[in-house]
Amino acid sequence: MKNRRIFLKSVALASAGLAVSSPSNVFGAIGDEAPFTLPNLLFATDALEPFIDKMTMEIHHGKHHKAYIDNLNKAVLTNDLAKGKTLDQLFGITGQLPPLIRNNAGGHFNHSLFWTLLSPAIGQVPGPKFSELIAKSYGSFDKFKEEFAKTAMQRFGSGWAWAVLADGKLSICSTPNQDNPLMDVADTKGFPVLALDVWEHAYYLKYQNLRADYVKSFWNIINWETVEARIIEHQKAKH
Ligand code: MN3
Repeated sequence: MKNRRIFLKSVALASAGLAVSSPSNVFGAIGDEAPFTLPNLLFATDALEPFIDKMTMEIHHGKHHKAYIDNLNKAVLTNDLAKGKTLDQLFGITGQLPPLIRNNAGGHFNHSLFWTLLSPAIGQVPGPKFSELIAKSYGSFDKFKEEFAKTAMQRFGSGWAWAVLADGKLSICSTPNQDNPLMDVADTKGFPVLALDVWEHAYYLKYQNLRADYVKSFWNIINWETVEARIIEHQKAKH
């Protein structure tokens, strides 16, 4: 039984594209009563200072993300369609799910991914795979940054900005609320390789209404190793 659980966990991780750099406990076993658990951060809550402050990280991870998980675990128990499914399976039928499950399943996945995409600012640069993809689709890294920032700024209210891979091409999109490009309901579908949370709870304590400053600071704390690993993982899965 234990082995089966471990196996199911790794299947769930691989299919949701989080296997590369996540601790093994992000998703629970199918059939567990409370299958989803809060992943540990891979860095200290003050490690992203001065770009993201300690208190924002503590509340964002320990309160907001945890609440999505707690609400999701409760909600799936009373929904026959959602019960026992992995996040990946839920994203395949999001259009048939109640908003409570859609929002909290998205919230859990999006934040689990987001934490792995952040890293203390120590001069990381984009890897060769990512650089090749942006050269093809955007010409230069500066142009990509400009387009990504524009998309993040144009998301009205709460949501996310994404860079996704689809048909071997990189593109930029955004989603409202806690939707993501893996969901059947997404306008632009694809495999997310970069994500930015533009909900006010992600930046308001430090940046208040200045979302543009928060978006600008993001470039200092991207874990490009994770981005590169996700591209390689996705390209492997396609061949
Ligand atoms: Mn958030």
